[in-house]
Amino acid sequence: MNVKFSVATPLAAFALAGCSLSNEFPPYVGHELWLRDLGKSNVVVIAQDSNAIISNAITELLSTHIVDTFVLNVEPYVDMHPDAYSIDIENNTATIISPRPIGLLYASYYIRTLEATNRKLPQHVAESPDFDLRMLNHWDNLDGTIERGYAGRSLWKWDELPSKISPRYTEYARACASIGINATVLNNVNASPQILTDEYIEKVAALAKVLSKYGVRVFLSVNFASPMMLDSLADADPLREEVRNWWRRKVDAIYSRIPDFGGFLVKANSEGLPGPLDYNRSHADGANMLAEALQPHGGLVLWRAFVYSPSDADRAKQAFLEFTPYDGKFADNVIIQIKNGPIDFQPREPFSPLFGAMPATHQMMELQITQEYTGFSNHLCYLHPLWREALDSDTYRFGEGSTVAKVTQGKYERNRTTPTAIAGVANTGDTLNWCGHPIAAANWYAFGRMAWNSQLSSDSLAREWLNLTIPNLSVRASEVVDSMMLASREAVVDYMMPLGLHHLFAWGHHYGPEPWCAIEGARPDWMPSYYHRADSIGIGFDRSPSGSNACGQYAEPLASIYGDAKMCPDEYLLWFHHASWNHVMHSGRTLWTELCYRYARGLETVERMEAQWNALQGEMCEPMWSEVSNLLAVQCGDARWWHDACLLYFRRYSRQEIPQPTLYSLDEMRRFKLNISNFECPPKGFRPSEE
Ligand code: GCW
Repeated sequence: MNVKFSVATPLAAFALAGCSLSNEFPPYVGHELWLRDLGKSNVVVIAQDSNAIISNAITELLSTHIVDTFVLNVEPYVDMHPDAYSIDIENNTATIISPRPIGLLYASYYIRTLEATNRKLPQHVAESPDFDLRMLNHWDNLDGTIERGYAGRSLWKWDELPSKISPRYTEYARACASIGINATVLNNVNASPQILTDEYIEKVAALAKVLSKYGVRVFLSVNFASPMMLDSLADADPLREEVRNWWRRKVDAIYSRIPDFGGFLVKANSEGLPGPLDYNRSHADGANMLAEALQPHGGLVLWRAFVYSPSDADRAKQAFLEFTPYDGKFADNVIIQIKNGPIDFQPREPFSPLFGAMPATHQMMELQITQEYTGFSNHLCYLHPLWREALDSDTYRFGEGSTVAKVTQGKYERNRTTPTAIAGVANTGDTLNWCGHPIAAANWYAFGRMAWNSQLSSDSLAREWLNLTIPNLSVRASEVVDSMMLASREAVVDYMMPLGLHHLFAWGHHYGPEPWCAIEGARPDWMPSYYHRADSIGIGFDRSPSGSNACGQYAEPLASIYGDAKMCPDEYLLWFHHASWNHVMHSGRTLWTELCYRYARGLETVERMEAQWNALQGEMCEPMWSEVSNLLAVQCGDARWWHDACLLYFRRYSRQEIPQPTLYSLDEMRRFKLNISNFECPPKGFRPSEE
């Protein structure tokens, strides 16, 4: 029987973040994220079925005015992706069809977005996700701290669970669902075994129940030595029956409490954590043991490839060396989770050569939404351009055009039934506006939208987020903020680590520059000098055939291009080469001059961003404007710090003067635009009138 709804269920009352109401600028309420209240409408919603997810879809639709009536149909046998939906309009009635309730909920957010941005609903819409699992990874510890988190403490109040359920869990789930995120790993990959105790499984179950109402499945990070730490087993050898039984029993216990549990994320034999290699077993042995326990329940193992040991000559090579020999040896419900670059979430890295190099193994990409290496939540750094670059990287493993996106979307695997996936390390915390920097929420937003549609441009997502988040921003102001967002990532690369430099960060906190840092007794591959190798001859890590030959881990023609300093793109030169200070760059400048230019360009871009933003005073609600303005002042100071610290330090080796920041010529600007996609914000001195 059809059920009609015409009165909106009130949405949760969200706390306001200090903006006063004004007609001209409705408040920027950071807490509402991109889901600001749209009020109620008189629309009629007719639904065949009812469950928690469908009633959430109805609630969302009851605040839209786009048509008179919605008809929601779940059609389990329709030939569509399980999360897909279609919308067709006839006579002011929109019929939404999906194989599962969750598709109806996703459709409701699609419609809500159109409503909030004053756009019309097309006659026919068909939407289907590019990745099956669109996943957040929280690096949240059980004591409430967050590893590399810059927005307060953990959202999960473990002390209060399972009896007290914070309203924020629902808000979080709703925000995730609104951008298509359907899976979350609740705890840090540096996992405490405690998460697998009965007490914590009960807490996780309570959370999972809330999240499931928005179609978000829960996964957990597990510590490989849990059987030893929780139940005093003599070891955690994955081939030993007692250990295998322990995991089977544990997995059964989890599923008895959380029937839609997703599976385990595992960091093993990395940064001191236990793993199968401790018992002379392989990554495949370890992953397959867990996979076997999860398989009867439909669970997955996401096994991370982020591994390295101090003994290795080149850290960038290790994951490839450690994993490729096991291609085809991993169980079907195992996915290898690989960071976008071979080292560690630097502002720019070439893509990891592992992508596509294991044709008989499922792979997924891990990206970082939290800004561990891109200025925490102090710096404006819109990360979608970085992610686009990673997704669009051509691996050449299956011929030209076999991009990382296509590889991880399973396009080269025949008869694949295992879900495809993409993960982002979350930037959320319990701070009122969720992500710290008011514009950092754009990264959470863009990640989810990209995981659903990997083709969307950085520009369109930035505009979408802006229109949803800052109401009544004038077209001109919104263009300014959009251009700032688009320029921001390249600016961070420029003022921190241009031309392929990487890991120049201060020991431990990964915020400021310390290219000189050398700590006695510390791991060499945690020291900046290990990466930049500056000397009187030049700078950069020689990964060419005459060096570590990491470039040889890429398929042709990349191996040859990266391996030859003349052909290597400037962006990656110092990643792959120890180039002489007078090496002639593609710009025609020497390496030293180019390095100085890039640092100056980064600084100039941020200074211009600050001026642009400050000119927007009065164009939006004051608290948001002043918060971002203050943060941009911090960012300018930090960019100056990076610029000065790095250039003054490297000058000791180059023994050349730092050229005064010279203005770019129009020709140079054109070249930069060609070389650097998304660099749309020209430095000081560029006068558009010259065009
Ligand atoms: O980037 C490094 C971080 C660690 C992190 C590790 C990982 C969770 O500095 O804090 O640990 O990567 O990804 O495992």
